[in-house]
Amino acid sequence: MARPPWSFQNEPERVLLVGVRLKDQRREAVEDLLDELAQLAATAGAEIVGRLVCSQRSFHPATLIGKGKAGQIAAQAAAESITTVLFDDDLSPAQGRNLAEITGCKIVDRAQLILDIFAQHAQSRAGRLQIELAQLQYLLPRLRGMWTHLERQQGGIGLRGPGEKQLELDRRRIVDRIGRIRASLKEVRQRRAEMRRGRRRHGWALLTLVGYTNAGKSTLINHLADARVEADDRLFATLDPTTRQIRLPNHQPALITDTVGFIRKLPHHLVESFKATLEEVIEADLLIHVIDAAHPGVEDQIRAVEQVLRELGAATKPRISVLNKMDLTEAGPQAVRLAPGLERPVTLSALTGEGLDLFRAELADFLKSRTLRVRLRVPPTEGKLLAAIRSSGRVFEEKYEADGAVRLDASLPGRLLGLCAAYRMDEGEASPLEDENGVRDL
Ligand SMILES: Nc1nc2c(ncn2[C@@H]2O[C@H](COP(=O)(O)OP(=O)(O)OP(=O)(O)O)[C@@H](O)[C@H]2O)c(=O)[nH]1
Ligand SMILES: [Mg+2]
Repeated sequence: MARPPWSFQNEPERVLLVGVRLKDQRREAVEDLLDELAQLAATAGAEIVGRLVCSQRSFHPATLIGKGKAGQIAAQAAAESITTVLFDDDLSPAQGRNLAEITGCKIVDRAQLILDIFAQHAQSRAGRLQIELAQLQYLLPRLRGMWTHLERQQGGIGLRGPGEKQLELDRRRIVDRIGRIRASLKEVRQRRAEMRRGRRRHGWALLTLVGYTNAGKSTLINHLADARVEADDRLFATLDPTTRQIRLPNHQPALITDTVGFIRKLPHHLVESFKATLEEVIEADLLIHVIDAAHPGVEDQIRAVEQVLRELGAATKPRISVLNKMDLTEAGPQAVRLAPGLERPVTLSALTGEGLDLFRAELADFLKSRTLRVRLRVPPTEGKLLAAIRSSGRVFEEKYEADGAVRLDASLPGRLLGLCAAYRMDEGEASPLEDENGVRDL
C-alpha cells in the first residue's frame, strides 16, 4: 500500500510537540509523556524544534486545545519554519483537519506516529501485514477528510462528484484489502498455534517476556538463551517474536519468547492487529514482566503494561516481575519502593548479568510444580530414584530389560526431572524450534 501522507520517512521534518495538561494531572507526568513523544519522534527521523504544554479544563471538541493556543502555534510555526505539529493525545479526524487549517502545518498524533514507526521497523511478512491492517483501519474513517481536502486545493465545486465516487472506490478497495489481510493473518495464527501445541506435547514450558518498550527484554533473552536479538536504545527495537530454548538449573525444558514492547496510549488498532504476535502472551505458562526500574516514569509504564495485558485477557496469568537495570543508581531505591506491590519480584541487570542466577532459580522454582510426561531407561543401580519416581510420579507403563534396567513411561513433577535428565529416552526426538524458521520468514 502507498505510504500515508503523514509519513516522516522521506524528509526530516521540523516538529513542535504539544501535550495537554488537564486540571488533575501532575506537570511531571505530562513532561515525561512529552519526553517519550520526543524519543518516538526522533526514532521516526524528525527534528524537534520545541514543545508546548497546554493547561486546560477539558479537551475542546473541535480543536482539542483552545482556539487561542492553536493561533499561537500558527504564529510560532511561521516564525520558526515548523512543518509538523505532533500531539501527544488522540485526535479525531475532524480535530486533525481543523488544526491543520488553523496552523497551516501537518498535524500528527501519537497513535499515527507509533503506526509510522512500526511500519518502518516491520521485517517479517506477518509483521508487515499486521501493521498494514492497523494503518488501513486508522485510515478508513479519515478518507472523507482527505478527499475534501484535495477538492478544496483543486478548486472544489466541480470536483465534488468525482471525489465522492473516488471516495467510495477507495473505501471499497480498503475494506477488501482488510478482509484479505485478516485471512492471511488467520493462517499465521493457525500455524503458530500448531507450533505451540507441538511444543506443549513435548513438555516445553512456554515463558513469554512482556514489558514496556526499551525495558530490556531483548537484552535479557540474549543473556539467558544466548540469542542474538537486536537490543537497542530506541523504542520498538523488536517487533517480531523470537523463541529460544533456555537452560535452567534443574534441567526443566523451557522456551522463552521475546515480544514487541508496550507503550502508553498504544493505538487500539495496533493491539488488535498484533494479536497474531501477541498470542505468545496469551498462551504462555508464565509471563516475565521486564521493568526498567531506573526510569522516572516507571509506575506509569507498569500501569500501561497492565492495561495491555488486560486488553489481551492475560492479566491473571502467573507472573515474575523483573526489576531490571539495577546497575544504574536510580534503580535501587525505586526497586525497594515497587517490589512489595509486584508479583514474585526479582532484581537484576540484564546488561551486566548481575542477579541472573537468582532469576534462573526463581524460574526453576516456579516450574517445579509442573509435571512432564517422559520416557526413561533407568539402570538397576538407581534403586532410590526408581522408588521416588513410583511414589511421586504417575507411571503409565513399566518394563524390565534383560540387564535389569527399567523402561518407564511416566509423568514426573519438575523437581524429579533434573535427577532423571541422564536417563531420558525422549530427548532430541523433536526439536521444539524445528519449524520456527518457516514461521519466522513468513
Ligand atoms: N544500564 C542498563 N541498560 C540496560 C539493561 N538492560 C537493557 N539495557 C539497555 O536498554 C536499552 C533497551 O534494551 P532492549 O533489550 O532493546 O529493550 P527491549 O525491552 O527489548 O525494547 P523494545 O524491543 O524496543 O521493546 C538498550 O540500550 C540496552 O542496552 C540493564 O540492565 N542496565
Ligand atoms: Mg526488544
